[in-house]
Amino acid sequence: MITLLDYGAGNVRSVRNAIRKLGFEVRDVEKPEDILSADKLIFPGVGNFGVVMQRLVRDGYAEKIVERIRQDKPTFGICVALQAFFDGSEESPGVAGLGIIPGQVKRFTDSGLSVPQIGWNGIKLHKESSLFSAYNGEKLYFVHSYKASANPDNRDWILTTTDYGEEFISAVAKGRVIATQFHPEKSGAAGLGILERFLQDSETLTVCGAKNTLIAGEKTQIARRIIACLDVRSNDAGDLVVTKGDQYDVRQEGEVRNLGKPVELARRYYEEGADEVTFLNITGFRDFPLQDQPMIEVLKETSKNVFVPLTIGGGIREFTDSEGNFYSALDVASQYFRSGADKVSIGSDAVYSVEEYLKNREKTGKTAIEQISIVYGAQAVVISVDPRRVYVKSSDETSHTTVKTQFPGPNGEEYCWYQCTVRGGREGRDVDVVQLVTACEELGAGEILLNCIDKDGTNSGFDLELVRMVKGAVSIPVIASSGAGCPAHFTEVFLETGAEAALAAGIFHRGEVKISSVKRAVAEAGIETR
Ligand code: 1PR
Repeated sequence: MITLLDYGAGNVRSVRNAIRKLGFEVRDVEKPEDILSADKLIFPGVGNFGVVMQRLVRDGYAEKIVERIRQDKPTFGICVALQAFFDGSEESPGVAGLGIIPGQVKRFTDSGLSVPQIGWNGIKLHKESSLFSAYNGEKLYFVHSYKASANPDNRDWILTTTDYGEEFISAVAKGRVIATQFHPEKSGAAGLGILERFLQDSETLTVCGAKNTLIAGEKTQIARRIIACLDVRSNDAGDLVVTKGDQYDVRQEGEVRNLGKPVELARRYYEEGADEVTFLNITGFRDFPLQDQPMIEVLKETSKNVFVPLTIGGGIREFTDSEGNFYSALDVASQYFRSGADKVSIGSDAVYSVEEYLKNREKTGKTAIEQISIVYGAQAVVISVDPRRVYVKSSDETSHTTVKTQFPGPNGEEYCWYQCTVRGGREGRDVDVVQLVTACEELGAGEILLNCIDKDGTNSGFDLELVRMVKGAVSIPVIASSGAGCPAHFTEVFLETGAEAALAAGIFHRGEVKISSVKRAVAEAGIETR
């Protein structure tokens, strides 16, 4: 029986599912005393340091966790839980941490790498550990903007470190207490393996030796991610299907294309090595997602068997239902996080928010982006951009940021700008892609999912001019999307734009290209991959 500390932050369902998948039963902490009496405790943490600490203190959990750790009872902390072990964090000045490990958690400094760090990176073992020895150098899933660093007073705690511009602490351990910055429950087979060893036998967990020798010294590197995307909607018979458009038109001979069932396809892509899976509820802009229970069920079912990050998009916005009940965008997102999502992606609502924001560049704290990122962290908020090319003869013809294109328009126009659209590409707005992504970053978004209506479903390669432009405009990670037709297109987008991830749909759904072939091609080109 494993005890789980669920204090309402982030995606705890995945941790629960991972424990169950490994054959153990889960019991929740219901009162502070349960923390001390638990045989084995898992302490997950997602989101903002201050929010996490505030909840732990409010519910009377903080002091019990400290006591439990002093008593050396088997405990496994994840992500922000590791950070909470420290004295405090730059993320929430003035908020005290648990004070178990000396040091302050700080934001990644500018090293030219995008922040948050989102993706699969390696670990370097500093001590013998039965839990980790099989996984030294293995890639595990990280998602964070803040990190703990070694100092003379905390070296005895350091189990592994990882490099992302600078070296940071990726796991701590002492006695039978362990915490990881990465998410084992989102790190595929390797992560489940680490968790399984802890669950099975915490007696042998004890880390050997206080010596701090580096066992493997090479710098670790983050991998470029390959993401499988499932556009989901109900077809005319009312069945929820994975569909795929050509330049966003998902109908063929009047019928919605049906390329499979969402849960089955997501599982297949996980087993084939996808680094992430994204669901886009493409009619979410007109439905109310909390009434759209099938999507929530899809997430719940998928997260039982898929142990890599899941993103859900479509319809993340505030809503008043027919009975007059008001739901904030945060309520909608929270429901998705509780159902197994790690990130939510915001499309139309981000465009409307940016239109308002650009009027006087004042943050109101009321946009979906701000509300969700304050509670769940920037890394949980992805902006799905649906731009379309607008060709002009010269850059003076428009106030929008243009690009001189190698692919001129229908009348030989040599310039274009990228117009943002809403409602699944149905309506263009007077906002360009650079305005959108920079404003969203300022409002607190953590990642850009960059589609391209002109390229969608064409198999002709990513729009490199677009991806380069957006990469140059923001310092958060960018996922290139739309147009992948073969493995070489992924290599090209990584080498020529620096995008952190590349996403494809049609080629995977139609079985034309396997995820493993993409990974092989990318690795052969000398690009770090998982
Ligand atoms: O506006 O917040 O409700 O979100 C709606 C979401 O649904 C947005 O993320 C939007 O991108 C998406 N969406 C809406 N309509 C469509 C459509 O296709 N008719 N799909 C749609 C967007 C683009 C990608 C696609 C890539 C790769 N689809 O998801 O997977 O282009 O495709 P490819 O590899 O086959 O070229 P809101």
